[in-house]
Amino acid sequence: MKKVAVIMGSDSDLPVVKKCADKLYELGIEYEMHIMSAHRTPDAVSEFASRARENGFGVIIACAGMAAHLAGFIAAHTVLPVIGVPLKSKALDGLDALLATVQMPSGIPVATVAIDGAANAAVLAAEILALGDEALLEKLDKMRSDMAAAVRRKDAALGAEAQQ
Ligand code: RP5
Repeated sequence: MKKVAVIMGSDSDLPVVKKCADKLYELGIEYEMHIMSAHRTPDAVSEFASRARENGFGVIIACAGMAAHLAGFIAAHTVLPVIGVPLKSKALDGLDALLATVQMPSGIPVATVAIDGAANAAVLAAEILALGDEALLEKLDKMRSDMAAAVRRKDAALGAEAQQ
């Protein structure tokens, strides 16, 4: 199976980005995590993104806050699917990063998840890789049915509580 790259703009992003890594691990997907910045280390980002395909990656997840150009900058260098995770910052609560990540020009898409939606970025990456991997598809199906079962259990518990 191809690997997933998880790139974040700063080490200060790690507490949120960790949720992405945890989900990829849970799904048994090989990944690499790096700190690289579209603004502070642009050469490193373009080098990594340009070589990502030949280096065995199938999807790139890019997480950044504030003027979040990381995902778009990566997408400019590769035709691999890029998933953007806009991160919350103090000044504008993540709206700055959301708009900077999602508003890509025609022809260079970034699939943007919710603000701080790091775990969903991992699930979406898994869904992309699962197109060519039956075992991963089954893991995703099971994850969905476990989720539904948990909701049903909570509903039953609530009903039981209401009757007391
Ligand atoms: C962005 O700027 C990073 O992704 C981070 O969310 C934000 C702030 O970075 P630091 O100043 O904390 O390194 O590029």
